[in-house]
Amino acid sequence: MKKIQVITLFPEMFDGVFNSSMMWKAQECKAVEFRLINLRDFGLGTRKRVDDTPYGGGDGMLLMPEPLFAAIEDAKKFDPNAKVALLTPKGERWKQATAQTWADGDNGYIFVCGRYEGYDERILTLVDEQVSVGDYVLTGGELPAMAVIDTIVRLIPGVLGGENSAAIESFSDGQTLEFPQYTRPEVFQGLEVPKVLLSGNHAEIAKWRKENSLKSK
Ligand code: 4GX
Repeated sequence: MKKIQVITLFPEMFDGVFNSSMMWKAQECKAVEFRLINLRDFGLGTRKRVDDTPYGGGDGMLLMPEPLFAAIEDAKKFDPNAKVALLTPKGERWKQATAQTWADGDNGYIFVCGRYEGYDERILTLVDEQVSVGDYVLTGGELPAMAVIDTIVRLIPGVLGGENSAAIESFSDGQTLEFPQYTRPEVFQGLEVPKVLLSGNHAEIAKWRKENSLKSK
């Protein structure tokens, strides 16, 4: 069973995502175990402080090293072989092929979700992977972590069933199977389903789909 832990100041953001559809099923069938760690629990002093101003001046606040180190230590106690993944716009762009690698491996993952303007750089001594979901800046690492975790969990054997595996493999190879698709009715608001798809001619359908697939970027 793969252990996925998340260190965050907003654990409640994950409730809906972890308790719905595929992610719920993945826990029920014991493919994955989620553990949410509230960074606030490791804050300093009676105010449970987790952020501070940057040395050298500048706008905004940074996550302090002590609470993050303590939270990661707690996560490692629970899963000693886990890899630590930091969500940051400076990270390596998340890809389907990486999701496959992380789903296939035996180790768990600890996702560190930052807030504010960033982290004390010394946190990187504990980080194995820096991951970005794209070249834009979100308010925190939580939404990126949810996206990344979703891509991993659905690839763990037994979670989705075999039916989609071919399509997923094809995507990992860098060629999508994103041909246009239609369901009933045959005509909707005057818009017709391409005749070839109704023909029952599997060779012709395969050819049409290939010609109409998006090419990878
Ligand atoms: N892909 N964010 C991290 C805090 C932060 C700010 C500055 C480092 C430098 C993001 C992304 C992302 C928002 C997560 C800012 N960390 N994460 N957070 N794009 O935008 O992964």
